[in-house]
Amino acid sequence: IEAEPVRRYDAIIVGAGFSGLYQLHLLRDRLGMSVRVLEAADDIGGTWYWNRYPGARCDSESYYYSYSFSRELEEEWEWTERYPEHGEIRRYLGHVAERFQLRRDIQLRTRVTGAAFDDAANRWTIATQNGERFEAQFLITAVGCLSTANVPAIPGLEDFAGEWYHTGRWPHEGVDFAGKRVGLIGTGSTGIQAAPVIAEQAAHLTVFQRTANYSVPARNGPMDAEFRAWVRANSEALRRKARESTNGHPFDVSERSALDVSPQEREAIYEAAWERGGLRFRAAFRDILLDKDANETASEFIRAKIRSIVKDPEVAAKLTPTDHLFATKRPPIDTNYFETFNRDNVLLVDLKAAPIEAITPEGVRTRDATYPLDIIVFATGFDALTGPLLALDIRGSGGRPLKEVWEAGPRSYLGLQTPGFPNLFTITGPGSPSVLTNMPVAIEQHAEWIAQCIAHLRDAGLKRIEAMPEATDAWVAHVNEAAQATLLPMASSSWYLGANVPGKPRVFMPYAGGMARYRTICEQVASQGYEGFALR
Ligand code: NA7
Repeated sequence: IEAEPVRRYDAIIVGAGFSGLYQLHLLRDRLGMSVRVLEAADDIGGTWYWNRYPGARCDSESYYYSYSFSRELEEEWEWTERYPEHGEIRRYLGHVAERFQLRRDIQLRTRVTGAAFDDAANRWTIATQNGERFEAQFLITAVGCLSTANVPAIPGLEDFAGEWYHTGRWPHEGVDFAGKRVGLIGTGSTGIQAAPVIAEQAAHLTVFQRTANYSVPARNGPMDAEFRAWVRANSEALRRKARESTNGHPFDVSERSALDVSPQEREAIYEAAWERGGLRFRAAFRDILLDKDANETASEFIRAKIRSIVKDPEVAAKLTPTDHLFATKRPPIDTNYFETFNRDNVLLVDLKAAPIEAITPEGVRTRDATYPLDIIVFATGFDALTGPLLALDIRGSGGRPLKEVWEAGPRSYLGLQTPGFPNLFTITGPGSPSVLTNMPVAIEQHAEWIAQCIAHLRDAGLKRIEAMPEATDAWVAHVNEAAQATLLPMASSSWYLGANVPGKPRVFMPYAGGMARYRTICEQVASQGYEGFALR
């Protein structure tokens, strides 16, 4: 049997979501490179290809959860809702792919199973599940941060007589909940979006909660003509604001401390923020994520809201978070989440009081009861940030596996490169601010920086770029320092720390120093001849 021939490109991009599409456009259409995108799924869309569970929609608003690089693109696309649903985002990405003729360089149904760096040639060899082989000078991972589903290893799952699904691998034909007893495990952003929708469709819903969560109403609604006109008129300013902000959202963070106002004034400010809804609730005061006492005022405001919405005081008490502060874990936003627990067909099970022991053929068994179920939905999150990268089985200089290099936790320079892995770039990897920001803003910055760097190498006749160990140590230290300056590391069950995956090293992975600061640092590094990188 003849081995498959190796196909050669200037760059291979892994993944065809927001990141991969834009990186392809930049490298192919602006730099004139030969590029192939390898995508495991049978269509483009990334996160939005996989996450089709009931209620799945973006927590950023549509008019800025989108690309900003093309004015024409922005002008011709009309969003229907403030918070776009998964299907609408897929249609948007499909439109982008058509408009910039991206599909012809995207190879679907192609899962990358290995990548190895050839030190002599300064090139990557990439292997796929189908047995194909590719070779390229540059390898760019655009695999997302929340794409490796975390299905907990609960004994007995294989014997469950009903159906079960993970929200991040949702069947495209949908799931019929009518007349069914459904169990939902997990109350992160996903579980909080899904619960109200499932409760309306199913005969009965049992929500299994391990950690009670804060949530703020999204206040979704149609993009009415007036609002649309306002977005159009202000679009340039909104985009600029998003780019220059700490978190990629085009809204102002208050300059006031929550502790500098009277209790009455504070209450009024929180009330207005609650009414306006969404992730910008955090921006009500400047120190909500910086000062424990300031945060406590926001946390307590939300706890009081939970108590006022949920009619049964015992259920309300279980739903009230006491073990972590608001927004130290990624804060969910919702449509009728707490209200859902007032329904007759919804039951809350507190796993802190009685943990799940097993799944039986009939349903879920906790320490003190068995809950008969027809369908189990796992909204149990992802092996965030490192999971999708390690799944690629990347081997750098001398054949060293990334898995080994990152054994004690991920280490990167600017979240873009790791020493020992020349010519490999990661978009939205650990050490980058991406998961703490409105994602497309971080993605555009990363992809543009990478394209500019590659253009620089080419123009200078260089073959290879590699992060230096000292610069990486300094960046890791800076990432830690930035996290420690906030309250974020305090939430011990957060996926930012890898805490949701048993056995994962506890390292605070995202860069919490803010998008604006990150952008400036990246620009400085580039303008100083790629300081901290070895170029050859
Ligand atoms: P998250 O935010 O990681 O939430 C997962 C939820 O599942 C959370 O409530 C977990 O409880 C719970 N969980 C995880 N494992 C178990 C087990 N073994 N038993 C019971 N409960 C469990 O994932 P999401 O999908 O909701 O959101 C991911 C991101 O997507 C989100 O942050 C946004 O950025 C978009 P825990 O809190 O760990 O006690």
